[in-house]
Amino acid sequence: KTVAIIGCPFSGGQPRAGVDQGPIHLVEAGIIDQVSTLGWKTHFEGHHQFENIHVEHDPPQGILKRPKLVSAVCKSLSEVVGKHVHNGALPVTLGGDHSLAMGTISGTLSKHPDAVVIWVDAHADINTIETTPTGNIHGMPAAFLLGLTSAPEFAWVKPILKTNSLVYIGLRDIDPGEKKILKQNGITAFSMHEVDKYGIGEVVNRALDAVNPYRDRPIHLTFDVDALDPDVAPSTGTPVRGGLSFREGHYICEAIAETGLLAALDLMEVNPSLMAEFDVQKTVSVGCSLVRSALGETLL
Ligand code: DIR
Ligand code: MN
Ligand code: MN
Ligand code: MN
Repeated sequence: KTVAIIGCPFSGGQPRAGVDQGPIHLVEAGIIDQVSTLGWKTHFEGHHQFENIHVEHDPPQGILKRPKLVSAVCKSLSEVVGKHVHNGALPVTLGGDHSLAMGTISGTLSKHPDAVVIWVDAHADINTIETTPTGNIHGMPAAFLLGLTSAPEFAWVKPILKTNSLVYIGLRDIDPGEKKILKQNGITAFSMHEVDKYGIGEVVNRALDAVNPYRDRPIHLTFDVDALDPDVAPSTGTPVRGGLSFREGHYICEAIAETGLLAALDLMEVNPSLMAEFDVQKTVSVGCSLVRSALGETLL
């Protein structure tokens, strides 16, 4: 089976420079060889430069920042991911900021409309145009995918994700508007409180039971590296204390690998321009090992 590695050097969904260098560092650290060593055929065409995307004038639309650029990049990414999934490959998208999930998840669902999304993050990324406190689109992709918000620029994002097909793990920094959205839509979420209370093994079981009780639906795992504790993954744009331990993060990936249902994987928000070299290396290396775990690396 083939893994298609899609490097997405993109930072337009949030204000901090450097997250566009995340995929470049992950590839330089050897992620492609590491995936090959696990027995996958790997396909890598170089980092997407989105050469065909020229956005001349991209002023805020209301509160939304860089709407044209984010939309164009995500649309292009959705086509790339969709193509790989249709060809039977497993796309692994290396971000880049998490607005890219609009593209990756749209691409996966274009082939597997029944796929479920496991969203591992400190944040819910489910702000609407009405609730976003920042206008940064990386805090909004889930709302677009669920059809809870829309904008002319994002008309191509079909509201294809159902609220009962999305589950969160690792949450701990949710805006007031997002809390309401999660409650009103009955979206299953396991915050760090539940991880502490039940342990990560039980949380992953419950997350799968919630969206995939018969373990028969394909899984799109979208992993924001800021779900990990800042001690484990310091080089990221919006670190939040009290996150997943190194093992908890890997356990999630291992348990999803064990289901045999992984259809697509995102690793997002690695920002090598934040923190000192030692911290950058730590973050890049944990990013590589999360990907390996999700692709079947085992401890024994
Ligand atoms: C915040 C931060 N909820 C926002 N979101 C982040 O801007 O909507 N998402 N950092 O990853
Ligand atoms: Mn390709
Ligand atoms: Mn995120
Ligand atoms: Mn986050």
